[in-house]
Amino acid sequence: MGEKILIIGANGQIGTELASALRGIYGSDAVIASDISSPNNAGGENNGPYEIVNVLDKDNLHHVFDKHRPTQVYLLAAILSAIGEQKPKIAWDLNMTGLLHVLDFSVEFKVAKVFWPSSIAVFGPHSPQQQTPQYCVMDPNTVYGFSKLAGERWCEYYFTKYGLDVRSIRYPGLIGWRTNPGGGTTDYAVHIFHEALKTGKYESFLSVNTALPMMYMEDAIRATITLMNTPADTLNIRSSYNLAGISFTPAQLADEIKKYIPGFEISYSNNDPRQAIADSWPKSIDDSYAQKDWGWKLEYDLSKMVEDMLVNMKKII
Ligand code: AKB
Repeated sequence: MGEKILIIGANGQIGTELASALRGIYGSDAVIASDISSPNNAGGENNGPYEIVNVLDKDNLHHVFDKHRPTQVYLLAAILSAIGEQKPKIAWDLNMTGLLHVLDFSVEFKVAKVFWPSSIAVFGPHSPQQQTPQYCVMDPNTVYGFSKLAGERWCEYYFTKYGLDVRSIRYPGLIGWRTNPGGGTTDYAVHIFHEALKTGKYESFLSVNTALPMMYMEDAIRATITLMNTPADTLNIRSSYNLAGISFTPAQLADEIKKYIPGFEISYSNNDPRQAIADSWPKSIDDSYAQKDWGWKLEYDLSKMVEDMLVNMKKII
């Protein structure tokens, strides 16, 4: 039987890119893109089946599972760290109840594989900040962070109790040129490219030396699809895999951009609430389990990513 892949949250930063990549691999009709509103078509959502889905609306979601009988589900609908602090209860509800609905229907409809993204936000101020290991103290202090940590525990629970094949990655901040990020702490690393090309200057909401783990979207999509195609019995982690990416500060990113836009100027605001979130997160990540279990290897370092971002963004700006 061929694959039927349901993507929930297909209009977002990751969903848009995944929809397009999965349609390239499995064909347009095999991928059902869905989101709470009409397609944005950045991921070619108009080129294949599309459903309006609200993960909090059980009847609506059940109907979509029943209609399409997916073999794989990617749940990407979530509220990220910065917006989550503005709307804590709504973020908790969407991130948690939405996940539980999808896990329950995946068991009911015997979905073969489920992907759910976690984040470096599961770590907190008492986690080791350098080369943060897979297993360590985790005391996230954002609603987004502890919703992701609780979600990881639920994923492992459904795997153990119900045999549901759930797979997950703790994404670093993601940087891509096709879409904008939606309300996270790492968003500066995308905004900076837009402003560098449009105005030649950018005010970073994170301070000069705030290092965070980041990853180019090409690598993130490849990681996701690789993980989903790995034989189940070689995966030793059913909570979520650490993924390292590239660690850099706003100053280091600006210096790299200056190589292509010499007049580019960066300044720093010093009273943004996202700074406290960034300060509680790892600066770099140890992803040796991903390397060992599914052969993970990063392709884009800082200079390769900046070059590719600028080449592609110049075509669309
Ligand atoms: C955010 O900044 O909230 C996200 C994340 C790191 O999960 N990009």
